[in-house]
Amino acid sequence: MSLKISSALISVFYKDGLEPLVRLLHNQNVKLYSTGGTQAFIEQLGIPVTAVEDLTGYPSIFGGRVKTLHPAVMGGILYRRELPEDLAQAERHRIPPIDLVVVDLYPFEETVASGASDEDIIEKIDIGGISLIRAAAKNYNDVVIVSSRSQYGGIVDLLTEKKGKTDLSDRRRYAGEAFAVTSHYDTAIQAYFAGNTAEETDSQHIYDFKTLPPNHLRYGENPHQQASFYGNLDAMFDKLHGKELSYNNLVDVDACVSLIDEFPATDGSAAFAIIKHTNACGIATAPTPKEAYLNALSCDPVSAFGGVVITNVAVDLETAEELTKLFMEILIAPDYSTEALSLLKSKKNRILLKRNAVALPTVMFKTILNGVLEQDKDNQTETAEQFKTVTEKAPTDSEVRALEFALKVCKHTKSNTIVLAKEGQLLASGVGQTSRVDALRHAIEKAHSFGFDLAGSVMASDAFFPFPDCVEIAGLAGITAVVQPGGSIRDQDSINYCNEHGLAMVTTGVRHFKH
Ligand code: 93A
Repeated sequence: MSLKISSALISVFYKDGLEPLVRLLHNQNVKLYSTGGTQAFIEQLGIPVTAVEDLTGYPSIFGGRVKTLHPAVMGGILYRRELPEDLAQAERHRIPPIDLVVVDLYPFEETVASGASDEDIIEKIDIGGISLIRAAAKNYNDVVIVSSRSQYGGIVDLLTEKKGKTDLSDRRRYAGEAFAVTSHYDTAIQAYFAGNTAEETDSQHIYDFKTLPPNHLRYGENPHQQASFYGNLDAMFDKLHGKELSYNNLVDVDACVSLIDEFPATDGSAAFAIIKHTNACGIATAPTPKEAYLNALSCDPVSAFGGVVITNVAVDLETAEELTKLFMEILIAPDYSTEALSLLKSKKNRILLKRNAVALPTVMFKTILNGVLEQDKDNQTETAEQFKTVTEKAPTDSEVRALEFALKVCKHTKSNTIVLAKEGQLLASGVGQTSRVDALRHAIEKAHSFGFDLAGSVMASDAFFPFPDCVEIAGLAGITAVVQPGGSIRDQDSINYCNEHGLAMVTTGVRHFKH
């Protein structure tokens, strides 16, 4: 049944982003009720609002612990509009209807994460807000419940489109999401009382992600696909600038984060990576951020257009001056200097994210057939200590460092893949090919097209070589060192070719498929 909203109770902790909804409701002649802080926010917009105390005839008491817990509020939400007895009671007790409830709960999890005292944490257990949400969700037949600030955009779009009305299916959807919010909230409280660490709670959430409040995305991989993200993006990133993150943006951001974490900034070298469709089209490490960025960009400046860029160090002004020349979707950094940030903000839509140190889940999921696959993330990285030289010639120190670099990139590139690199710089990769030979040919062609001489470069392969064809092609291109897992019954054929042509080969014993 389509219902017009005539009145709304708004009680939100974070007021950011609320204004468009309040203005829309006002323009649609909705009567507004509100609690203290939210009321003040609405009044300063110049929009009339009735204090909830005027509705209840009762003041907010005990330091705000009891503000909305009153029969006039709960009754106005819960009475059944189609039941004559309920209507008569509402009238007798002078209880006006509340058709829309907008709540953003006290930030319990953020307060725990901030290291606040027990006393402060307990005060952030929302009682009234939870009750409002549960009541409105229970009576979704007559009432709309907006239960988190991540839903403001969605409800504005809906009420604009339907001219202040909602259908039963809309209200039921919001009710379902509301119970996801309350369930998640109570799970966090329970975890706090059980003494779980924030990380334990976070990793648990991966398993019951549907209890997280959904972040509705504009659309999925394509505009005709609906999509949501279940997780806490606000904990991971401070969004400093730019438009909303899309589904594809999030997928690329995830790929960026996984790749850059292979290159911790602790050894004093800066790393920059440029990602397109989850694969690196440029990555480099160098003593300065500017050098790392320019080297990453030079790998494939054509693909870099519209890419997602990530670094492991703070962005300074001289690097920002280079970055701003590139059209990019997103830049992710652990920090920005003030001057760098103001320069980068000059492009309206460019998304600037400051990454916070948040532990990530160690597992990943994929829906297949009529079920879900779960596996550990590929968190293993082989370095020189695990390299076993299988050729007469051993790689030089510089080649070893280049092989380590290439292998890290290879691990985060779609299979079948071949990665060509020199020390501290990706030269080219063949990505997601149906044969490894194709991947190598493609990589060589790309490297040449961007002016790289492959003489003295190295090659990493995600899996073993079933035939010697890859090393033959690599040798002709001037590649001098190779890393691969090994384990093919014809390994010796590839090793023989390397010995005959002066190439060095190391094996790791570990395959890194990425399908
Ligand atoms: O302390 S409460 O649990 N008691 C209440 O009766 C109550 N009613 C709403 N917290 C309550 N709220 C919460 O207040 C809402 O969930 C919201 O987070 C916050 C909004 O307060 P204000 O409008 O005063 O900023």
